[in-house]
Amino acid sequence: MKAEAVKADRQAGISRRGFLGLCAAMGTGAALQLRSFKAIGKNNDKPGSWSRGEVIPSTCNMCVNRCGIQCHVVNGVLEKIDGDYHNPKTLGGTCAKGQAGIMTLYDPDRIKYPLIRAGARGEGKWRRASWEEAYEYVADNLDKIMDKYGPEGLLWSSSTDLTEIFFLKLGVFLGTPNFARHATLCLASRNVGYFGTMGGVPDSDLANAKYIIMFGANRLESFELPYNRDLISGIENGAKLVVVDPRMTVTAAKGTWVPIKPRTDMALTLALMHVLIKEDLYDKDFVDKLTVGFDALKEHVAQYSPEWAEKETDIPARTIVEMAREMAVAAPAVVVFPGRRSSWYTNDTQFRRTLPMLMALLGAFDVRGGNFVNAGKVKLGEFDWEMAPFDVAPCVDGFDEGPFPLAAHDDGGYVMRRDAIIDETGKYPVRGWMIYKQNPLAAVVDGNRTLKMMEKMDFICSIDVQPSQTAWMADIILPETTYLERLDPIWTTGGKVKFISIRQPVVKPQGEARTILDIIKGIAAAMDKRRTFDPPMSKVFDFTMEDYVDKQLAPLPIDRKTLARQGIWMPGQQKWKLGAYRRGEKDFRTPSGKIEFVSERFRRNGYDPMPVYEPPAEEAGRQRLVTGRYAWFTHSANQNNRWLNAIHPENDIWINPDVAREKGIKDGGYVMVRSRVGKVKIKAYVTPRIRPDTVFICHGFGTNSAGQTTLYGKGGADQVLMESKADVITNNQALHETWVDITKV
Ligand SMILES: Nc1nc2c(c(=O)[nH]1)N[C@H]1C(S)=C(S)[C@@H](COP(=O)(O)OP(=O)(O)OC[C@H]3O[C@@H](n4cnc5c(=O)[nH]c(N)nc54)[C@H](O)[C@@H]3O)O[C@H]1N2
Ligand SMILES: Nc1nc2c(c(=O)[nH]1)N[C@H]1C(S)=C(S)[C@@H](COP(=O)(O)OP(=O)(O)OC[C@H]3O[C@@H](n4cnc5c(=O)[nH]c(N)nc54)[C@H](O)[C@@H]3O)O[C@H]1N2
Ligand code: SF4
Ligand SMILES: [Mo]
Repeated sequence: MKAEAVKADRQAGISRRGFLGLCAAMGTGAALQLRSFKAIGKNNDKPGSWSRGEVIPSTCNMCVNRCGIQCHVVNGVLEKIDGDYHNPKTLGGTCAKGQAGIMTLYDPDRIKYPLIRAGARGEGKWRRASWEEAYEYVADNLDKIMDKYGPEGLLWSSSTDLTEIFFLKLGVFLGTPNFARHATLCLASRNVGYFGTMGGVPDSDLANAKYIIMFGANRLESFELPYNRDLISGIENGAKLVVVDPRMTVTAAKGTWVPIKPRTDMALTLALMHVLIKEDLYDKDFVDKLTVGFDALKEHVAQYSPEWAEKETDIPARTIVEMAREMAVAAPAVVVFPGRRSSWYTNDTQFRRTLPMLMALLGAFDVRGGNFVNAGKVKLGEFDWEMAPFDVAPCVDGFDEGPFPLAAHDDGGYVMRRDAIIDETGKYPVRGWMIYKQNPLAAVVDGNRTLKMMEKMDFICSIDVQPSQTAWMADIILPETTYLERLDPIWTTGGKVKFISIRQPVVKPQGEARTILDIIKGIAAAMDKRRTFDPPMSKVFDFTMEDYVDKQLAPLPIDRKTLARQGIWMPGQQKWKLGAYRRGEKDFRTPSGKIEFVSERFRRNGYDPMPVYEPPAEEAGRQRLVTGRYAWFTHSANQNNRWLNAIHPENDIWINPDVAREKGIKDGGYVMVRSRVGKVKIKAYVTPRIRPDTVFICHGFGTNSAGQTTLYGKGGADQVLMESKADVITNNQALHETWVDITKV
């Protein structure tokens, strides 16, 4: 280990070996990890083993879950992160990433000062700038682009977080209509599929279910609390777990693995509905009262028999019939899991629609052990912005990218927009790119195409905590404080329990890192010098984070100081009640007020009103590439975290043994993977846990950023191989639409 790294490890107060030991003791392997969640939850009437120093409660930000954490601070140094046993969602659990937040804080590769590019883009030559110079630099560039192209010349990209609002407000204030946010990298098609069918995405009562079916959701590695914990409880309570996935994931290993041929899930769901209706196993009462379009559905699915589906999905007809019958026996205590990442295929929204339809036939909604709509969140006070709310024009206005009338316009979109910028087919040029807490060079299909888009930009600014792949290609990097060094807006959440939690500084910022609110204030003041805004921009952002949080807490019987002490607050009255829909007291938020097997809204907008199956294209002799995550990494965000990197230093490609034998590939040997758009050298993991027609790569490796010294040179970037495709209804990127050739190196 380099001296600097050793120093960083020491500063973090715990050795890397010590960390791995701790993780092992806690069962970092995903399945074990889950058991430890429960165990910790039970024993947590007493504090954890780490009894040194001050204990400060906060909210994790190493992934999107926001677990409750307890930070042990000794003489201003963060030594240990434990789970917060008061947090009703996480009950004292954290994962390896949560604990390794220390190493994100003390990473020697962290950006600690504003950096302005001093060489060619991507060359890695930077000069340190003061914040004053940095604000002037950003404002100069924004101003120039606005002069030349208007605010339409700016693209505003960010991923969802508690702090995103401040970044968005600056974009809205400047007047750009171009936003590219998290949803169209991730879950837009699931959301639109569910909203279009039942008016929202339901929760899942996994702990009390008798039958759980998951399509590609790898919940035991891709953490989403409290589903992880509840899934293990459900299995322990006797639920049957069925995981449909071309890959035997850790989750599939805890239940029955159904190794489906990729991109054929809709054939399976349609055939399951076919059997339920044909064998008269569906819930007539539920269908009569709470759905519309059943007769049309019955007629529609008559063509999709199990024998037909066997040919499409590679799942035996017998198995499909058995699945339908077992579900009907378990109904209504069946969870049809909505999943989260649905950036899979070009027809994703239509596939996702079949999930609430299947759920409705089983009557598996608004009952114990089924899907349900949560009891709502704690209502926070509204901040009184001196400007319009975030309400942008349809994301497609500026580009000839075809309309996405059913998509949430605030989310913007990536794939088509990128094409419009590169090919200059938009109605106006886009030449400036502001990026907050997002790594689009890694996160978007076809990384080389994103590089092409960067070439079109006169100005790129990345606000990050580390030299991500995107930051490395920027003209200026503005360092934000990490979640362990700052106060964020309050988080309010629902589910079975509603509560609020605080994210607060547990140590002083490293270097000169600043909060996003301070950064936005600095840019706003520099813009005021150049342009006249009404009201002046600095006035709009003239408040502190403390002011913001106090406004949020104003209607509640708790103040900031008390919340900072206890970490969370929940109202005494919790009402997770079921049955309102069944009793007719509540309607679904669809045009008909019911679950819609047939959607007039889809028809009106030119889409099939019922999901119609189209068989996937085949490419003989090649494999379909699919992607996803491992338990110890978040997207591309922490492969460079040296504690997490030590668990899994480089990624690999999962290859079936039959394919490996045919190609002479050995487990642990290197292969070259080629697609129509890129090639990548990567280590082979030869395993029967994947179908022969499919290969899998864990996302987030193969960085181009030499500033990520732990990660640089390790593994292969899956996004470089992926063709530029998107779901036709939402513009959600389609990450699994690429076929690859694999050869031994
Ligand atoms: N090939 C492939 N592509 C994918 C996926 C996949 O599985 N495979 N998954 C998709 C999915 S589901 C999603 S949600 C997206 C996620 O894509 P992104 O939202 O881009 O997420 P990350 O890759 O985690 O990048 C987040 C960036 O934020 C930085 N960051 C972390 N904390 C902070 C902070 O406090 N402040 C600031 N300013 N920056 C911070 C990190 O250093 C990192 O550079 O990727 C999508 N793209
Ligand atoms: N550890 C960790 N946890 C996380 C995150 C993280 O980055 N790291 N990110 C969070 C976020 S933003 C998200 S969106 C979720 C993602 O959570 P998941 O969607 O559960 O995670 P992925 O790993 O993307 O899993 C996708 C699975 O789909 C399978 N698959 C691929 N093609 C098909 C197909 O055609 N049919 C079927 N049935 N399956 C298919 C893949 O083999 C893979 O196992 O995780 C959240 N939790
Ligand atoms: S799942 Fe892990 S990384 Fe995500 S919030 Fe929880 S502890 Fe943090
Ligand atoms: Mo995601």
